[in-house]
Amino acid sequence: MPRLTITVDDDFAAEIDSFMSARGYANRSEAIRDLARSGLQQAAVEIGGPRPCVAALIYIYNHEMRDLPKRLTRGFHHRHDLAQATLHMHLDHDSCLEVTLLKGRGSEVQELADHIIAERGVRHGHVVYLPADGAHDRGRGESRGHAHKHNHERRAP
Ligand code: NI
Repeated sequence: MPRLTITVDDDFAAEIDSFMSARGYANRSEAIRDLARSGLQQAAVEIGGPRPCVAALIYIYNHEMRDLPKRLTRGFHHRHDLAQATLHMHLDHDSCLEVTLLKGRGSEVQELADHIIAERGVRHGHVVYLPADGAHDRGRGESRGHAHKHNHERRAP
């Protein structure tokens, strides 16, 4: 296994250590490997423009804020080809938490996600991208849409 040496400042090292203890990592290499892997996976999808992807967009907003619920709904209806479903949770008196699942070309999904996150009054916007190509490559039953295997494989490091 190749050995990489990286230099970080004290604050960043402390942040990594607290991440490690929160997640129960035994050593830094393992923690940094997992963080880098997930960063690379995100970057691969985001950069992969025309490649199909699915994404989970999560965000919090104040439902009392003028026009905001309407603007969000309008944004998703405008791209109803990408926005597949939304889960809504009444987080507290004023705040709603939503998770919207998106599916489509990486570039278009990213554009919509960025647009929603940038809406005034949307807080803690975060999006997780997963590649969607190859899901139908293997297995039998090409004629049936859902006859594929669900592989939870990891990319080789
Ligand atoms: Ni609500």
